[in-house]
Amino acid sequence: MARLPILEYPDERLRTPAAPVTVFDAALGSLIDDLVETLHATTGIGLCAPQTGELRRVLVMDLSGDGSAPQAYVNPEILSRSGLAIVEESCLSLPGVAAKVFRSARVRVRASDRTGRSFERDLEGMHAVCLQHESDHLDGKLFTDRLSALRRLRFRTALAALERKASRSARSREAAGVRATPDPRQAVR
Ligand code: GNR
Ligand code: NI
Repeated sequence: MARLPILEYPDERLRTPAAPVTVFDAALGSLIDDLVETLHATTGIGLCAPQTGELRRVLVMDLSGDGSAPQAYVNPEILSRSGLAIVEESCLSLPGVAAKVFRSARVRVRASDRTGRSFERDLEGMHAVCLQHESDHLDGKLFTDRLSALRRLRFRTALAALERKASRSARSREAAGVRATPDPRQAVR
């Protein structure tokens, strides 16, 4: 088990659609365990593989509040949706930003578990909202993309601060002689 680093905006890997999982092996199981461990080390309720630089369609959620109910979804597909939920969202990859987002109140999702066994589940409330937030990540989308341009303006300062933070650390990596990150698509297996 290992705790993985969480990428922050504007890292390009957060904008890259993740590849479907085709091999259900021990490495996938380890990735799921690491995602759960990493999630439990935060205050978050969900986490997906691309947020840790693994561009694969894997997400985990735990809404128990005490770490007792982790769930994993591999290759999740939203089969149907209904209702409207407007909930304040935040994102581990966008520290300092929180906003209400329009989502579906209920979703039916099909996914595979870590062994490759397919299942379908009906989610509602925060489970439904979280699943939609994480599915967006798998497509390279962030919750700020779902705000109107006017409401996005409110976060300009926080986003600009994260952009400055990223270019500062890129410059110090360069000064230390570390090569720039390779093309993120090379990470897809
Ligand atoms: O911790 C998180 N809280 C949250 C709140 C409302 C809707 C979605 C979320 S997910 C987020 C963790 C995260 O960034 N997952 O990608
Ligand atoms: Ni997020």
